[in-house]
Amino acid sequence: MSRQFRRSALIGSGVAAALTAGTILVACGGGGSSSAGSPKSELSIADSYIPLPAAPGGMAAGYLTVKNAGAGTDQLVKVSSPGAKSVTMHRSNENTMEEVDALDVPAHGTLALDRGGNHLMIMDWDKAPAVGDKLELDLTFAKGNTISVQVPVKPLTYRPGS
Ligand SMILES: [Cu+2]
Repeated sequence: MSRQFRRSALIGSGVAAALTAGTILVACGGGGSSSAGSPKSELSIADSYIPLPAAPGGMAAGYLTVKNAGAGTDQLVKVSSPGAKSVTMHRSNENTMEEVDALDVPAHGTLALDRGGNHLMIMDWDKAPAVGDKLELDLTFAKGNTISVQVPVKPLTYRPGS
């Protein structure tokens, strides 16, 4: 509940900032037609996998790479799954991690969720995962794109490319 509230509070402040920016434009007497909106992102997902949880049916990490071929930045703002009740985004620093509401996707760049870094945490699976299973993850981005990926469950020690 409080997370929801915080998110809408953030959206509210974003709107306020946009209004302020618009006011400044008018004050400057630009006069020209408001040109195209902010540049678009062009997103794709690669290298997604879930290492088999150490405890059967327990908490799992999720890894993937978001590639952005567009000139606009974006943000991963929500991840959910029809097969697990809880999917959260975590940022890692040294030996600690914290849950975050959004992860940045740079323009012409990548957002990497990988071992030792940012990651997803997946809990409350409907059915205990096994190697070879796939879990659908639905990724929602700030600019309105939603991308669904079928993420394979891999052995605990798997690494992409191996
Ligand atoms: Cu975590």
